Amino acid sequence: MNANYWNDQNSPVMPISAPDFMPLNHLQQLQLYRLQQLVKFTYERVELFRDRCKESGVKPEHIKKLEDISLLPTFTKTDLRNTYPFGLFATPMSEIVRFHASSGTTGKPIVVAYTQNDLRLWSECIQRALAACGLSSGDIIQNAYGYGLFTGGLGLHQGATDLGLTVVPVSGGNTERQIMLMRDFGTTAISCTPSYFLHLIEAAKAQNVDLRELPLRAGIFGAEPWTDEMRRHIEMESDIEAFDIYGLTEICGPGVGIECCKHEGLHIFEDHFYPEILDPDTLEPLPDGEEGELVFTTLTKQAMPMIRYRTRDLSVILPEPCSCGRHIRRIQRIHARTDDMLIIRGINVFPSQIEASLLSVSGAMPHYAIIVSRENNLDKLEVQVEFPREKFSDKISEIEKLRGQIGDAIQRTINLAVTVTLAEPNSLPRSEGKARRVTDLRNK
Ligand code: DLL
Repeated sequence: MNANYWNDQNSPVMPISAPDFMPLNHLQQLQLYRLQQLVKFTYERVELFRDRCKESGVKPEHIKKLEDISLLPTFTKTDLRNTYPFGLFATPMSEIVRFHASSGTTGKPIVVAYTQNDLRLWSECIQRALAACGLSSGDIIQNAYGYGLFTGGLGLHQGATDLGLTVVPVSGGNTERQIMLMRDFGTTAISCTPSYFLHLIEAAKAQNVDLRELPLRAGIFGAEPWTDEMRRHIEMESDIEAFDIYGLTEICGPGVGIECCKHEGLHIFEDHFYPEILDPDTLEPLPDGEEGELVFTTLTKQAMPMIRYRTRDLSVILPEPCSCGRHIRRIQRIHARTDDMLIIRGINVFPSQIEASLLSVSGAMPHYAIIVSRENNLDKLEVQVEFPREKFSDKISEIEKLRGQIGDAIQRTINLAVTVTLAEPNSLPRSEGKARRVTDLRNK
């Protein structure tokens, strides 16, 4: 590592070997020390950060306590796009050893960079995450996140390898082969999006493989929102324990946070990623326990540090300590983003509300699509849901009953009339990565 970069050598406290369990005051001292180093380093090296600080009249020496973080400017995806591709890098290219990128839905991709040290710290977070799920050497993890510019594949891969797990780097897709490998290799853990795992559950059934009889016992699911109702469906169908892993390209990739075996929120590796919750309209910090936009500061990243990066993900910092004994704080599972909220006839609707209510109906399938359109100047919400294969033989009245129950459940939650269309089994698109379930036809 270049000697000019900050490191922990002069920190009043040293990180300990089990950082998740660091005493709180120890953790906060370390966070403050790292924050001060980071701000100084980034101010010197990243023009946009320096300019924004000058606009707000803040200098690195103003950061005297952790709360002073709120003096610093915030950054968004637009800043990454406007400085595409390398404008936010803080180290020379000769020290950058990896790029990743995320295409997003519109416009230019965003590019992120890592030094050797950044990759080491990312791996540390993945190792802590997988260990929190009870995985250790001897486990065989089938990594079905996409390999390539997406952070899921290579990120999980490195951390799992360094923890001593046996990695099957299968990447996404090729579903029949996934099932074969799972069975032949005796895979004990799988990492992929929850929607892809749903697809694997069906594919296994089609191949007459009962996942419940395989050694598979844990799923590391993330990269997209999923509900507790979806978790119950997955766990029942496959007899595994499903863990929620969170992360985003701009901050490092997967491994910003993870559920522990208590499944009561996601622990954030906050000695590396300092979390804040801000009011998305006023940008005022909100106290722990209140819902708002999740904002992260990368306390240790060098190639491309992020300071107060607005994720657009909505969550809550849970103030109570977790009964697992970890001191690092938890956030509530991410059920929505500020930009995936649909406004239908003036009512705010999150896709996760629709998923949760439809899956609360016994017999409903987790394969669905949400279509919003406009007819005669009125917004129309349609939810297409596959009906279970077993229902094929049922009377029309039974199928109609299911349709009515789903419609009622959704309507009760979102307070809006909804048209439920039952689709034939296996007729809606399946995803190999992040699911796209919403089609908004109103602006087309
Ligand atoms: O999805 C990184 C990742 C890979 C996370 C593998 C977990 C597992 P991006 O493509 O940049 O990075 O997308 C980041 O995905 O801001 C959230 O909106 C969403 N997201 C990620 N994990 C979760 C999760 C990766 N567990 C964006 N629950 C984030 C809900 C999630 N949303």
